[in-house]
Amino acid sequence: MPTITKSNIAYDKRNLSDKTLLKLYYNMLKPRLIEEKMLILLRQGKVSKWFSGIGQEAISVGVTMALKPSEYILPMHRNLGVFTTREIPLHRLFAQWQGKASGFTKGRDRSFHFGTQDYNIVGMISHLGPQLGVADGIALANLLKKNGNITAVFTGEGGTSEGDFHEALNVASVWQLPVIFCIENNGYGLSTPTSEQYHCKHLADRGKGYGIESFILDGNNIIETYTKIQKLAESIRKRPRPILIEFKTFRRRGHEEASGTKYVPQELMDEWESKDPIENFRSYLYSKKILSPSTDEAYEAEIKAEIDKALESASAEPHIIPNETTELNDVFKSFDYKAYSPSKETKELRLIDAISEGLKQSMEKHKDLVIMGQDIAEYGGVFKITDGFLEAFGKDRVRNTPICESAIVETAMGLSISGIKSVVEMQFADFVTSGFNPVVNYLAKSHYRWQQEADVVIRMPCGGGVAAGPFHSQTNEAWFTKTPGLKVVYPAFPSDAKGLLATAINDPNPVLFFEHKALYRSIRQEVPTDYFTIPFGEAALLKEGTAVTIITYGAGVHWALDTLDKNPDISADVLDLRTLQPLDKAAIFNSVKKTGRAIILQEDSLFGGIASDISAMLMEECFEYLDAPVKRVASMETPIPFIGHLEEQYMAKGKFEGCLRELLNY
Ligand SMILES: Cc1ncc(C[n+]2csc(CCOP(=O)(O)OP(=O)(O)O)c2C)c(N)n1
Ligand SMILES: [Mg+2]
Repeated sequence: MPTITKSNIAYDKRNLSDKTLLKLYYNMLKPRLIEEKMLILLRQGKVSKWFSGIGQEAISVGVTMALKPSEYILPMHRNLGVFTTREIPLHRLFAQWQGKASGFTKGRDRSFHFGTQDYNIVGMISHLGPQLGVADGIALANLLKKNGNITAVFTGEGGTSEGDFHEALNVASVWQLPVIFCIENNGYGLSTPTSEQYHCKHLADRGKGYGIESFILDGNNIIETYTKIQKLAESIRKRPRPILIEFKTFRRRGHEEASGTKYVPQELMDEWESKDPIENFRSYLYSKKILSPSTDEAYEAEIKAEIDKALESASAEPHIIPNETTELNDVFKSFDYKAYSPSKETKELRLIDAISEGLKQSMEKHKDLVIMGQDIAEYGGVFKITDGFLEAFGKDRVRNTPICESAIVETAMGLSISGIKSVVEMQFADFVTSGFNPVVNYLAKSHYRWQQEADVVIRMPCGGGVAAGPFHSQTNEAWFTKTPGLKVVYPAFPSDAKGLLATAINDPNPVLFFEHKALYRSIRQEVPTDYFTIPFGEAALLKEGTAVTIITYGAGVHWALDTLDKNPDISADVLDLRTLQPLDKAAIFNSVKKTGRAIILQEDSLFGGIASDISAMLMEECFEYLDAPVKRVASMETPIPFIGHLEEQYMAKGKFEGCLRELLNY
């Protein structure tokens, strides 16, 4: 550490007690000493990667000390001080960095990529920006629970260029969420200087554009940071609203230790070394006789002893022994499926009405279930599924959202972290691309990474046959069936849709719930009137035959049934998969073993779809039973076109009958 004899930072201790000042100092000293130790371990090859927060400790410590322990903090990769100030036992931190079992991710994720409900900390995913939207969700939960808590979230200045930043600030402002957005402007994002990152004077100025109060703070001044955040925290606990803070600071080491700092001018390094937050505060405390050299030495000795002991215990811990079952079991949170039987009383409903009724009954059953989506409140959603919900459940639970798919999926994640279930309506399944990152990286991976469930259902109005062109017609389930950690449901009938939606909402894991638009108003069925559930992973055998097994889902089910109606001579098993993840492999194999022929029909284009995987499974599991090669029928390898006759040509529907005949004649 540099030795600074006269403080270069102007401190104003106001009415802070000596005890508080010493605590601020101690809490900054701890992450610094840990880091100094890490740098040694790194040189010895005992740590693989290290993101240094040296010189930025005042921000982590000041913010954390200003919040109550019950208030969530969402730190980034340079915020060791958040973790240590929340007093996470050091041996657990070291174990985390060494990938040991007493860390927080069972060796599944590195460095600061973890959260812990025990300390109300939600760590980052590598993608940086999503943290900000997750903070929105936690803040929304606080608002809905009226618990008076606020939340704080960090980002670097580089992260502010991501769409997530803009979406999260906008949503927080529109909903007046009690969250403090903390930008640590440390001059660089990896090697990119601020001049190549943004083109405005201060990032704090962006607050104005979102209708958010913002402040610029000296991020190296611990007293300024702590007192200002404390004051703002008090204020927004009483009058909830978002606040944007730009901390001016500097990254004194490389992006990560191996990458060096050749691109950073020496003058800048020198200037910021002279503004070291700990050295300056120390010399201030010395000058005011608040801290004596002997107490200072005692602090250092105490922390170093704590580090050494923790390091010893983490290093002595054996490495995790890989076990496939353990890994697979942790992808999803275990779900104790509870069967609610369908009532005898039924009513004829269209698919759309059944989904609406099912959603409504789940809103009644789960009193804090929140639904979010564009135009879903007063307008009732573009398909009118949530018509009347606002009147029944109120604006808190039926939430119109800005056009911010990423931030809303992230908000749903934040709600789940706070124990609140949510359903997000994508206006069209196609638009999930704008929220793709949080779906496949945040929702899908959280339970595996740190045992945090993502209790979120995303409703996906999908599918073609409606002359709506490439961006309102896709059936994009394969983007998700490929991602471990997501459940994928795709009903073809009103009754299934109602029962499966109830299960999707009860299931604490993330579920993509596909609703085919062309079936919404064309398919009717008698549907049990009361609340009921249908288990995941059970295909429906709709027709029984001997010559062939037709495996399909969604609109494909109706195409297959229509084809068989027209061809009564064909004796086929028809399997409606109903859920694609989990997949009812047993039903598929049993049927194909019986018939000896399999045809798989999907609406999506062929390559990489679910049909290909089922085909591969059949080759592996049922080869000896097959009398013909497995046949896949899918739509053309083009985007889905708009005009009717082009769309018809594109669709698998038109090809199915011919392919089925061909297979039977093989
Ligand atoms: C979406 C995404 N793009 C790129 C990266 C690679 N990356 C990791 S950290 C980083 C720089 C971040 O800069 P900043 O937000 O200023 O934080 P700092 O490291 O300076 O604290 C980059 C480019 C990433 N992790 N995620
Ligand atoms: Mg930066």
